[in-house]
Amino acid sequence: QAGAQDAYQNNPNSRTIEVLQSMANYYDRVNDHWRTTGYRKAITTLKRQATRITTEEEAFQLPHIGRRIAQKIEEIVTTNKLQRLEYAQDEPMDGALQVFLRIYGVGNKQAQQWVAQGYRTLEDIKSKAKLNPSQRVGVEHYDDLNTRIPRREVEALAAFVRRAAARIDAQAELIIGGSYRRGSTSSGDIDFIVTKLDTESVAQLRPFLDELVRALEKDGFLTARLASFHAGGDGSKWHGCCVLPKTKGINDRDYRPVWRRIDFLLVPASEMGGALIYFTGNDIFNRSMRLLASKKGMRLNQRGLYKDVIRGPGRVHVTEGELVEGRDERKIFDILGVKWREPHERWC
Ligand code: DCP
Ligand code: MG
Ligand code: MN
Repeated sequence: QAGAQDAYQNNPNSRTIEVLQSMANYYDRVNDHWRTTGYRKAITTLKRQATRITTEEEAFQLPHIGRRIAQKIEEIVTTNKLQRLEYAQDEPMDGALQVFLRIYGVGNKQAQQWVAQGYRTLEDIKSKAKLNPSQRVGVEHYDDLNTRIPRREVEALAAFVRRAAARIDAQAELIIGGSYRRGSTSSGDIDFIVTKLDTESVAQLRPFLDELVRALEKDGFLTARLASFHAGGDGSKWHGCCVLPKTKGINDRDYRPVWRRIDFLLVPASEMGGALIYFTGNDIFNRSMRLLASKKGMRLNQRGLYKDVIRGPGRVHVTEGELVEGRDERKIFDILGVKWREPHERWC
């Protein structure tokens, strides 16, 4: 089947490319974007070579090939394999990394460190690793927190929260964002946007959220507060866990409390449009909207669309600029010149 053959199979460096591709795949699996990109660029360079690259020095002269990858190229050519790859493909080690990466509050660096320390199972982590309080919750409730929430349960959880909210402030409004708003049949967590008519700052909403959290904790609904590296410094985000009480028709058969992830985002009415876009996602859709804004000399963030942003080197913004639109989701699309997309059409 000639058509299925990749062009590089006729390349004098095909074996090298094949091994480097396995490395790229490995780094992609462990979410190491930086190394993945490094390997991909090196592969692209090798595919363009008309001759076989056999030494480190030769490889190092080529564009996008650094010293480390150059050394590996020589190793592949001389031994026909790569020690690092065999190490990466060590099953228990690779499997452990995947398990650790799914613990709430654990990033790549931490997971890799644990693997390097010789930990292989959740039991190892539970009994031997040094955990912060969030990671402790992540380990103790690993299975629950890695199970998706059926849409019906998201709605039942929301009903519970809304009842408590109405008792505190009948004017408060709670909108479910995230994958639920995109129409997903199940969600990784429940994402609430909390707002109120005529509010203009997060500070105006903070007392309400504090009271809501206290009430829901008293009910036994909220079961943990979590710190998160994503948490905004302005106090607009709250992360935690909750449990749906026994509810007829939803979880009343063989009831067992299941821990779920819950997020609140405080949004003043004046910033609702920006927040709806941000908290509806998905993350890839958001990234493309932000990039588009930046190409048009504007800036889109969770609070709205800004213009006359002054940028320094590397597109870093120096000034926030002037708010163009914050309140209205549709207007933000309009001003950016993007055709309106319903939430269920925002899967990237
Ligand atoms: N978000 C983002 N960039 C991130 C993380 C989140 O733009 N790095 C935005 C888009 C997401 C929203 O926040 O849709 C909610 O984040 P979640 O992590 O809860 O993601 P989803 O709700 O989309 O999916 P899931 O069903 O896994 O919760
Ligand atoms: Mg979500
Ligand atoms: Mn979330």
